[in-house]
Amino acid sequence: MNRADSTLQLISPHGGLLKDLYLTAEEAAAEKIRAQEMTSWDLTPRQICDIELLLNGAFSPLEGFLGRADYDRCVKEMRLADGTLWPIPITLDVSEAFAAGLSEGEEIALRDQEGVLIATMAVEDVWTPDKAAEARGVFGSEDEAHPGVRYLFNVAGPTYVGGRLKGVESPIHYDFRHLRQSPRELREMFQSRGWRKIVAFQTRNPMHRAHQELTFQAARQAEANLLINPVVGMTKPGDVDHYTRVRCYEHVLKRYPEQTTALSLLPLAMRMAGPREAVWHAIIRRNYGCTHFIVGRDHAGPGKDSKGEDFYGPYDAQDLMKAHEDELAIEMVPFRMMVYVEDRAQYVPVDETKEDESVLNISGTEFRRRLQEGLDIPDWFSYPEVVAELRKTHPPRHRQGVVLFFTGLSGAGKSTIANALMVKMMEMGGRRVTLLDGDHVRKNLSSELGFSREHRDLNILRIGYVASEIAKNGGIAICAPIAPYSSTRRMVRDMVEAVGGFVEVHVATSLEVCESRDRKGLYAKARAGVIKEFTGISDPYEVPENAEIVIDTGNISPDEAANQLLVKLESLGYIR
Ligand code: PPS
Repeated sequence: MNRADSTLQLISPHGGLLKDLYLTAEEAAAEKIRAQEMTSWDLTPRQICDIELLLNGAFSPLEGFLGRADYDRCVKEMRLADGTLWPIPITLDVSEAFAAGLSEGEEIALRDQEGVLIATMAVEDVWTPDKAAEARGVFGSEDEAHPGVRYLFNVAGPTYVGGRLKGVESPIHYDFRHLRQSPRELREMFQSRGWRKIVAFQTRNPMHRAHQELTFQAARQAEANLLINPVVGMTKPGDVDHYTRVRCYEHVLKRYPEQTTALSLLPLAMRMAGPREAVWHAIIRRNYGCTHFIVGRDHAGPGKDSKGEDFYGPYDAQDLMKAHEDELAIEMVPFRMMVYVEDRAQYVPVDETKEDESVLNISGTEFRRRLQEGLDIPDWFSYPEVVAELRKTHPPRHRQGVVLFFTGLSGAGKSTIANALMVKMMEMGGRRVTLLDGDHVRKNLSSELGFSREHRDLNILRIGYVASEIAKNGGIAICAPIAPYSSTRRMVRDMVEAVGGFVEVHVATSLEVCESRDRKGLYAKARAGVIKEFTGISDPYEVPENAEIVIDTGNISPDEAANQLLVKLESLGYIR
């Protein structure tokens, strides 16, 4: 059976051509047998998101992971090799070792993390991308403060493999099944409900009154029905988890007039690429059969760069959408920021308020602070049922999980202070504390590892993984490894901040002091060349730039250091 025959092409009144890459049930059964002979690649969580949207046609007109010619033009010009507008490179990144074993034309089996066969791919291209050029082209920056850049440089594999896909089975989801529709299912639903115009609303945040008001007005303005279409794949590290958000959206849905609005979840892995991402989001919504798409201020914005500046201008996304409106086949509804006018007891677009009117607004940061500290959240800002839902998963900080991540040279005093802190917390009671000391972890979790960069990174990521599990369940994890590399510490921070608090403690005792103490005699051995790759002597230590706390044990005792930390933790709200 050739690929073209197995590609179902649907024409919808609005969505255009839909490329569904799934084989028929019979073909899929045969493909599963063929795949037993193929080399397998276990898809990463992001690749699972990408492949689901490739296979179900949400990424039409793509027919697989990008090959080299499509990739090159996409990075440089936002287009595929044939000139079609396509802003984000959808690539299959793999390890060098895996790529080395591949030959052109070979078919590979793509499996989920449990080994279930999702698709097969005929390898067309294998290449080593210029990631710096990709970062500049797609994100407009090489700054690792950008989550998309950080992922590209630190998580994505070094080699890309491109080729067409044959879909065998959709990635499995056990949660919110009633809210997960494919492009074909949504198009059919719109058709059966008689919805001709549909405006889609993209979000990765909980929705409050302002969002409800804005989307309602956008739908009225476009004389369209409304699709609330939140992203539940991968969003920005630190976002509210999708389980909580979806329960909130279900509450908000009830606030719209009946039959006007639908909720459907999008398993997209966002890149936070701002303007390019907005164009991508619009193409995806067109594929789902929508006719209009709301683009707000700072759409898919990645936050601030390492100098504290915005990566993109607040309306760059709207401008890029406008520049390509003829090609997009979906209309933009520009987002007007809504504010609450107290005297009118109404939400109004900010540009329609009068000078003497008292305008209320709570920023995202202020909202999170109120949530974390258990403070009042007024009814004009959100719905009580939404706030109650958020409070369930976001208890005040003194009941949240937190990771205290110590970093510093060998002999800096990390373990001593970490121990003192743990004991003092146990004495205070009320919180569960786990200590993951560098030496202990190396005896248990990481006993086979040495001190190369690769092994150190593995060690730190293991610690980060265990610590984030502890924090996720409301505990306190105190970690005390050397953790010499900033990018690895950053990855741990991202992992933990997705589920709880993260406090980096730099034990900044100088090399001179550590070496003069030389409690374990390791510095002498390192100087003599007996121990290789010794941090500070023959291996690097990248000094943290943004640690929450810096302690130099050269001038204070462990007891004083532990007390200093307790005071800081109290002021941050983690203990009381
Ligand atoms: S890392 O880099 O974070 O993975 O290191 P870590 O797991 O904290 O392990 C550091 C402890 O191992 C001992 N040791 C060395 N440290 C640094 N470099 C080399 N080559 C090395 N070889 C052994 C050392 O005792 C460290 O313990 P601490 O408690 O930090 O002194």
